Amino acid sequence: MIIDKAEVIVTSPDRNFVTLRLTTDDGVVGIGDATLNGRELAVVAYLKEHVAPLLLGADASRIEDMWQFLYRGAYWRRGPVTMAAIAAVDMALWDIKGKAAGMPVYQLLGGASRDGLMAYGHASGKELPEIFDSIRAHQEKGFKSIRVQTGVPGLKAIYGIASQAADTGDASVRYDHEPARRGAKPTQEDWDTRAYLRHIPTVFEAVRNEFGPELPLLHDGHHRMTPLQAAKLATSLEPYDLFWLEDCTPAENQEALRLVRQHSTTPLAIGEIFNTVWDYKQIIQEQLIDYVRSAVTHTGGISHMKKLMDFAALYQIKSGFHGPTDVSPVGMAAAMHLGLAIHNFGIQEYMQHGERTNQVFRQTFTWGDGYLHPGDEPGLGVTLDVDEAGKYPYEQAYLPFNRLADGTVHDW
Ligand code: KDG
Ligand code: MG
Repeated sequence: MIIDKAEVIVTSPDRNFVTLRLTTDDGVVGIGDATLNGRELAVVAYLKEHVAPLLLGADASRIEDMWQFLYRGAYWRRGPVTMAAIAAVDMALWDIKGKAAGMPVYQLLGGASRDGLMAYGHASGKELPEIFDSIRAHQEKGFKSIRVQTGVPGLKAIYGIASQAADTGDASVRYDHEPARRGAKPTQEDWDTRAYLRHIPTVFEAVRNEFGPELPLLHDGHHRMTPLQAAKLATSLEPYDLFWLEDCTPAENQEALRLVRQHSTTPLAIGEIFNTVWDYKQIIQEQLIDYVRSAVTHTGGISHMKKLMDFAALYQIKSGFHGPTDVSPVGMAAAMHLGLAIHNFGIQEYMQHGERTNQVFRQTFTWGDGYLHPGDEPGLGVTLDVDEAGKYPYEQAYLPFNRLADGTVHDW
């Protein structure tokens, strides 16, 4: 099982995706996701210029050794570009190993620890009636856990509110950036933390009154608060019994979470911009979070994420793997196989890719009654249709950013 072809394929059906495709001398093909939203071509260059030449002639069966070689051998460690590139190699090698063994990857990771993966969807709206409709639409699609994002009076546009996008089709399932907003420059949105903090508890109170105490509800703060504001938010949401509050402060400032913890028992989820187990060391050891939010795609792949989750398990911390549509179906499949196998699975984010994306990436996972399952095809269970991918060349697209009323750039 010698790697004799390494191709980097960029396609943009609904948004940009970067896929590494490895072929062995005995004809086994493995694919891995290397998509880094808004910075895709940096990973393409890293893979093409610095990784692919090293893979040719290597033994495809030595997954751990390859991981260590790419991580330690480069001298420069960590960071989203490096870790997405390593993740793609790691996923592709697990895919190859599964196909060679005739087993789905979750079987190679120890087998299933559960029958399916509880998944949450994204409901949103500018005002309550829209939010209620969006929650109901998600329930009709089978979601049993729901993230709720809301407009804020006085603010024109906030990331994560589907109905604000001019180009959305079905507002119930489409995100404000699915399909991605293309353009040479990111769009600017506005923000006011005090207005948000005043408004958000009223929304969760209304949602609880309408949908009752059982429905697991989640909310994403998108890194927008200071530690004190985050503590206030977590406290004010406590009566509504959230499944989690995500990214309540910018994640770089880890000790900030101590203040939030001292004030509130609202469960916290952090980590979609973290890339390694070392980024999590303090917040896991001090038990400052309850859920690990990283994507397998941005955290060095299945091998490294497994280590991170085993470390988290010592502290009763569970997974809440990042699953937005900018993680490709290959990255989603990797998350599903790992989530099925580990004991400390918590919940899986599931945003649902568009039809064009599903034509490019043929998938075998199943979804029903609130649960995902990666399927039982050998490997990851995803096939990249290269002809279909070729129909959609790369298009520049960015996440939006926001400014305060006085023009200051703000975290989001
Ligand atoms: O690329 C960034 C997006 O995936 C991210 O903003 C989505 O916050 C997000 C989430 O929770 O899915
Ligand atoms: Mg998030």
